[in-house]
Amino acid sequence: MEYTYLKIEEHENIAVMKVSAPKTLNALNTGVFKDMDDYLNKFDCNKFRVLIITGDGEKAFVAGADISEMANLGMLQAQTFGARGAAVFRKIETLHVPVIAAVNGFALGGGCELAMACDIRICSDNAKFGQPEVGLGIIPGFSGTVRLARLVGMGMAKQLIYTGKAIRANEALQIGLVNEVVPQTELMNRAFEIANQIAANAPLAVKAAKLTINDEWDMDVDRAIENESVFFGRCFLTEDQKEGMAAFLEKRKPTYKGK
Ligand code: CO8
Repeated sequence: MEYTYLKIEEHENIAVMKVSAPKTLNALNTGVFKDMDDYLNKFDCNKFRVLIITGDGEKAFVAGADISEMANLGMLQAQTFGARGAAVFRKIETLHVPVIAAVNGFALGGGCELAMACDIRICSDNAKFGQPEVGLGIIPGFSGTVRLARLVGMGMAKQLIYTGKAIRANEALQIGLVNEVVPQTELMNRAFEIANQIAANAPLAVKAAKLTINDEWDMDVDRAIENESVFFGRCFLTEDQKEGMAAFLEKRKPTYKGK
């Protein structure tokens, strides 16, 4: 698949979407969002079991929204641009397969927001995260105020957003913004290792787990427990459940069909 701002690699059951705008450290412009939206719309969740998102080159995952494109926007245009980006990130968050952000350098502003829309974040040791928007006279506009507080707690989110200060990979690990830090040369290997572990499991169960966790994010406990039991019960409608349990009892590896 040919895109101006994305490099796509499709393996047997794992796909990689690499954001590529080399002149601006992979900054998010209208074209990047158009390409991402198109790829996500066409993404075959039956064929691919995991999507990995990373940035092109060794320096940046995504250095934010494209400041030259935003500089002269009026209020309504800015709202449209923000809403467009937020909608694409929500598509990532709600995609029916897990999405891993392999953060290979700067993840600032919209870059940090893109990583936060993914299910799992790992990063290279040179990565830097931050929400520098207030230093530019704006606030995060691709749902950063929504997701950062939910991921790292309100106090830390407020500190990061009010100061605009970038943090290094190890600090991001300490506050729970990323799950793992690895040497840059190991980043994609590790992303594939995690992706393969996920892909070896029953696809419909993984999908149900993602939908359940997402649904329950802001539910009260009683509704969330009820919701889980509904999704849990539905797993018993699948061939994969029969296969998974039969394989265990027969002491063999399961072969999942996603049915
Ligand atoms: N937008 C446009 N161009 C950029 C961006 C960006 N976000 N980041 C880097 N570039 C460009 C630079 O201008 C430079 O271009 P040129 O070579 O033509 O001068 C090139 O990329 C290389 O960058 P630097 O020379 O600056 O590289 P350094 O290693 O010196 O610095 C940094 C790297 C620290 C990443 C630095 O480039 C930087 O601070 N970039 C901006 C980071 C930033 O502020 N990001 C947040 C943007 S705001 C945002 O994301 C809001 C999201 C919500 C929007 C809602 C819409 C309404």
